[in-house]
Amino acid sequence: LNQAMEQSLSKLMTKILRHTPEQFGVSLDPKDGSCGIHVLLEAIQAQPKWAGITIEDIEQVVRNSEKQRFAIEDGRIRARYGHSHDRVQYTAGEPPAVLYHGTNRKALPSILGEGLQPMNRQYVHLSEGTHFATLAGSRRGELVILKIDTSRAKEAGVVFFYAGNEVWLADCVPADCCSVY
Ligand code: HQG
Repeated sequence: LNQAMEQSLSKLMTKILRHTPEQFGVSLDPKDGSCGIHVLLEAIQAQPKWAGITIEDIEQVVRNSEKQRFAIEDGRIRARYGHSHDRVQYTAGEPPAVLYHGTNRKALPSILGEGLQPMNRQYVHLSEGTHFATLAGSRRGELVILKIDTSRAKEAGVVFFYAGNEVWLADCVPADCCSVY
């Protein structure tokens, strides 16, 4: 796969594994959001554009994702994060004292007013380092990185979930736990 194809296949994989598996005849394990890698392969091959795709192509996408979007384990594949509402169950965990969230300048007044909301996803996405936050926040305009005080958030009742590879998820984060980094 060349880079453009790889990106396009990655988008299709996130669509199936995060948002609309039903549309592709795939059912995801309600716990971890996984499906058999061959199930995913067949669903993708059913798309005219992707009839010739192989397991190796899927593995290439998984391997080359800088954010490690996907995980393959025991013949099953899942998106590690990014799901639409009510798709996956994560186990609550103990986050580091500080987490980061990357956003854009235009969203800032609203975030500092009502806090971080999951918007169209199941959870708000946070990270232990600023690199992941930078990649996330740079997608829609001028990057702003927010620093999250997790002890304060926990006092306010926020539960944190670990998605692996430095990514943390939360239902929402009150505004008084967020400051511009
Ligand atoms: C913002 C991508 C106004 C929030 C990324 C973000 C990440 C608010 C946007 C992952 C708000 C939602 C997730 C509020 C939050 N008012 N705006 N109260 N609360 N927002 O895409 O975190 O490439 O759903 O700051 O890189 O940007 O797909 O979340 O800008 O890792 O693998 O509302 O998805 O990864 O946008 O991105 P998103 P996100 P992938």
